[in-house]
Amino acid sequence: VLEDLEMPVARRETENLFQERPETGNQYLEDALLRSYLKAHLPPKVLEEVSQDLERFGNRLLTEVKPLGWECELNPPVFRQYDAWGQRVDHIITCSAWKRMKEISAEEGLIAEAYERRYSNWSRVHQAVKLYLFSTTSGGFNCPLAMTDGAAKVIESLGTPASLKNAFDHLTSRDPKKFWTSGQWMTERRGGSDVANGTETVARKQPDGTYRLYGFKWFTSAADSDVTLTLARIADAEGHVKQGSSGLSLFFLKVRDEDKKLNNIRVQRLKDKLGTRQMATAELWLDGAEAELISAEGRGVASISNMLNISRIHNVIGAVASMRRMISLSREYALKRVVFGKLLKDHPLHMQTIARMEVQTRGAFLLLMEIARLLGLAETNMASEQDQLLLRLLVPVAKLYTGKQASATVIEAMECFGGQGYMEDTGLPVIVRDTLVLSIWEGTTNILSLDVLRSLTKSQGQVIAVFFSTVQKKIELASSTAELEPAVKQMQAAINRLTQFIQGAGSKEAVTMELAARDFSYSLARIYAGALLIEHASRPDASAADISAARRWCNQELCPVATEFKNSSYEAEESLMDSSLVYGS
Ligand code: UCC
Ligand code: FAD
Repeated sequence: VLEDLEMPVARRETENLFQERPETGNQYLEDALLRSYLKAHLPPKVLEEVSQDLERFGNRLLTEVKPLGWECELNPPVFRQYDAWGQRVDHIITCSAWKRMKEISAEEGLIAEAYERRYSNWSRVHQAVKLYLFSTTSGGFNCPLAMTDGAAKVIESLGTPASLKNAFDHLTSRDPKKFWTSGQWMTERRGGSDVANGTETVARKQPDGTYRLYGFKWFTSAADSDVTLTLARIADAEGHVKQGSSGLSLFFLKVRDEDKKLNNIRVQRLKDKLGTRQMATAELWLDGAEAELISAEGRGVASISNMLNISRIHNVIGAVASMRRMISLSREYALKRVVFGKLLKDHPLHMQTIARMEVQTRGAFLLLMEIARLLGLAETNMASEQDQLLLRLLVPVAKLYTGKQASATVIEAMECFGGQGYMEDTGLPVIVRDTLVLSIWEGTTNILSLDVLRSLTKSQGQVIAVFFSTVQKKIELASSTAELEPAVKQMQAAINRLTQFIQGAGSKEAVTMELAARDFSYSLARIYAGALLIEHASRPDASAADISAARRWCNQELCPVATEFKNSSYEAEESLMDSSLVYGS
């Protein structure tokens, strides 16, 4: 105080002239779209209980979880390979805040909620919303949770065999002392997309029926996890293995034994990553790791796809959460930051910038809720065959689309803070870095576009018929709302263009669909999200913002695949030109 008084006025003013920090409150209470979605869909009794839980959780996130998340960022995991006496120890040391996140995840039932099903088909929505609120303050703990949920799902899909019952109980426990997390080890040195050709790990059967795994896993996230699922090729009596996808089987293993000793696993090093630095991603040698075969032999990929589909949904949760968080901070900042003599919020061009992000985020959020809703129906035997087909299609569509949206949105939002947005200790670059991985892991954009085609082929085209009829139903409901008329018209035109594309593409060579896969998937995402926005905006208590979001969304190019098809972009000649453009003539 004394020093303050003695300081010359000019210096005192400069030193106190800070730009104000954007402060956000309870994320649940501040999220109007989330609350209106829950109000529109949940049965009243469920809504009452879920809202209370979310409000309480929102406060816990603010007071307890957020500081822990920041601590995780400041204290990333450290790898110690040898002890002081030259003994190989391979310790991955995580901070106390990271360990606390695990306990909080159990206490909050972030996995348990989905498997207890106390709200029947709505439990998945409840869980998804809690994870969405948790995501950006979780200090990267959303990653192990994604894989843990995936592992529990695989075990449940296998009918929870007796040998895995204990693991299932741990993975879905609310008891912090009992709760386990899982890894998902699929990527090897030869590749992460092409798992069928990339997997070299061999499984040797032991006399007691268990297996020992030998191989090298190139990316293993949350390497401090308790258990994992992984793929390997079973060697026959002569030591031969079958190549390709049908040579892969799925295994469950515990990473450490009761004494915390690694299960014949050696850690080569931790990855030096652009983001998700709070979480340890390791390179691991499996040198006879004890494992249990949990799929039919040769059905590894099909069995682990249950895990993939769940962790891809978590990826969507992460994408929407990042967008929402950056927008919340941007709009708060705009209430405080003065430039050119007025607050940022009073500069129309700046408001337009944030509003555009808001429209994108709304579309992505409704896609996420739709998937959680369908998953909830499927898990409580309430889903029709059509619902199940739609879910299979929408998971890759939403993962690939929201991953890209989120990357673009967080970068745009970073700019909303000017130079401050680029400053490490604001925490904003952390969100940006952690978001950029969302389009890479859990299947890249192209790989997921091809998965969209796989879902079409597998259903012999049925899924696309369901897609069209669902979209049609949703927009028909809105026909009575005059303000939504232009949006409905644009949607109708997009549906017609997509239909024409499908008919046109059907008569061309197979290469066409492969080249069109990404644009096709984007078209499905935009059209479906458009229908959801229209549906949400046609509620009797819809706000002007709901209607505007639907209209603005539908104003964008809804069906890029039709335009590119018309431009002959998917013809063989154009494909050759792509190569020439990339490599020169
Ligand atoms: O990156 C990873 C973890 C990161 C950390 C966690 C973050 C979580 C988010 C955090 C929140 C912020 S783990 C690694 C992820 N890796 C991938 O995603 C792999 C990407 N590659 C693919 O997805 C490929 O498409 C493959 C591996 C699935 C292709 O394998 P195949 O064997 O060549 O494909 P096939 O032969 O077409 O498929 C084999 C079987 C078929 O079934 P059947 O035999 O009955 O006809 C397919 O229909 O598997 C079935 N299948 C699926 N079924 C394949 N994919 C799926 C699917 N998605 N859903 C259902
Ligand atoms: P590649 O397959 O070599 O892909 C390179 C490029 O080629 C991509 O742009 C891709 O879209 C494109 N491409 C590939 N095939 C095709 C095709 N047929 N047509 C068109 N384009 C194609 N993996 C795990 O198993 N477990 C983990 O825990 C894990 N954690 C990770 C954590 C981080 C931070 C990161 C970055 C990755 C992690 N991964 C993990 C690996 C991740 O899943 C893979 O990196 C990802 O699936 C891509 O595989 P790849 O790296 O081999 O890329």
